[in-house]
Amino acid sequence: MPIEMNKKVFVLGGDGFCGWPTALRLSNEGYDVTIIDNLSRRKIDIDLHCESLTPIQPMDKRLNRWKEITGKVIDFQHIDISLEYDVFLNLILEKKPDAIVHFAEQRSAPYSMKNSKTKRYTVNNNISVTHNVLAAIVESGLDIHLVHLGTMGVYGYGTAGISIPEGYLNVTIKKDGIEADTEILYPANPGSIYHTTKTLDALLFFYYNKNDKLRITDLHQGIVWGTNTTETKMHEDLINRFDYDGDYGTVLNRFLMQAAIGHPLTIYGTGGQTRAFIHINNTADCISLALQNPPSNGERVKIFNQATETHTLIELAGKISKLTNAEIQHIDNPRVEDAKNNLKVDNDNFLNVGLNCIKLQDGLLEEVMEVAEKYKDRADQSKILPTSKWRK
Ligand code: NAD
Ligand code: USQ
Repeated sequence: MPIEMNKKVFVLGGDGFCGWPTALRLSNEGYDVTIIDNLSRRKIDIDLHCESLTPIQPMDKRLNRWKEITGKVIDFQHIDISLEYDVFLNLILEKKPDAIVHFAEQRSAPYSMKNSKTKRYTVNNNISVTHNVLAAIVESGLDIHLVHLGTMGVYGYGTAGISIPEGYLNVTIKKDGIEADTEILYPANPGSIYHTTKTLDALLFFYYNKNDKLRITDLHQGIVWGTNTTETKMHEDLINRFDYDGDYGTVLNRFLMQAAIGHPLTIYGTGGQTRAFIHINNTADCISLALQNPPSNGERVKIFNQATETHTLIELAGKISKLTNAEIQHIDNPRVEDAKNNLKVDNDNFLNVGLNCIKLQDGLLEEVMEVAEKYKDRADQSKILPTSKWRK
């Protein structure tokens, strides 16, 4: 639906797994889209001697094909937002975007925990990108809505029995004989250096919203699964990336790929960990909804939980094993995490603005396995087991 015709939006990190399908979705809806990316994710693939299971095309080929099919033009700017502040600011001043969607961070927890070099890179890159974006919006003097992709992992995954609220928590403080009701940001409890950068991002948003009155939406997204969206299915050249390796592959897509190639499903530890999930098509839906429902001037940071369901890993592996007869293999957990947790997540903010939840269903699971099956000759099985450990 062309709701926001001619509105200009920057998609930072628009070459990545979530950013690419979102850029196409927004372009399809009538936004004037500019992708900004330094292609660092493609370079990390080269460093790790690994690549997306699906053959992703160079950016110019992706965009030419999109234009040929839809007649829509997406601009691409190769900028490292953590290092090229002035170039980024000038682009904002030139194009005057109405909104910026920020996906441009190093997003793998295992990669962030590999060694001191990847820890430092993750912190330097992620915090600099986020801060440069905020500082540039202020310096531009423009009223730009910033939509950021955060993570469910900012909350930790334990809930003391309550359902995790959307960002804020009402508490009663009792001290010095005084009892006071107040509202706080839900206490941060990150589980990796990567997740820690997202908790630091949240504080930067809090500050810039308070001081400069920036309009910001922070989306605390669960684990994304699936590969194609309505738009990426339009042509093979538009295919989305599919990470399956021990660093960048996320759990459900890994299980589906493993089932498709006849590899045992790799459960870390007990499999009693509960996590929140969302399908990639719903990721694009949520960004579109967030753009259509911006905070008003003076409103605090809007925080949405971007997840549609929660599952334990053993339950997911069991479901896939039942569908495919795949074996299940328990591996010593390379991470430091609870063996078991309960997780309930509020997502009323998205439901209230019309999100149509795509839940785990056999047909969609099979669709991902079909993609994996199709490209299984590209898989390097030596990259499947985890190599990054939280403690050496
Ligand atoms: P991705 O690594 O596939 O994409 C990130 C993109 O950002 C890449 O194309 C990369 O080249 C670009 N980038 C990184 N640093 C940059 C810089 N300094 N300048 C310009 N571009 C830069 O990751 P993704 O899976 O698409 O995740 C996107 C966002 O969503 C991340 O912020 C991530 O934390 C968040 N998220 C992802 C998931 C998931 O399951 N994939 C879940 C929750 C939240
Ligand atoms: N796990 C397995 N087997 C595997 C891979 C993972 O059992 O083969 C387990 C992990 O131990 C962990 C859980 O599955 O308990 C999730 O791991 P993951 O790699 O799928 O997800 P995570 O590291 O949390 O990171 C991913 C994205 C990240 C995003 C986050 C959302 O890479 O960018 O922020 O999901 S969330 O988990 O909700 O914080």
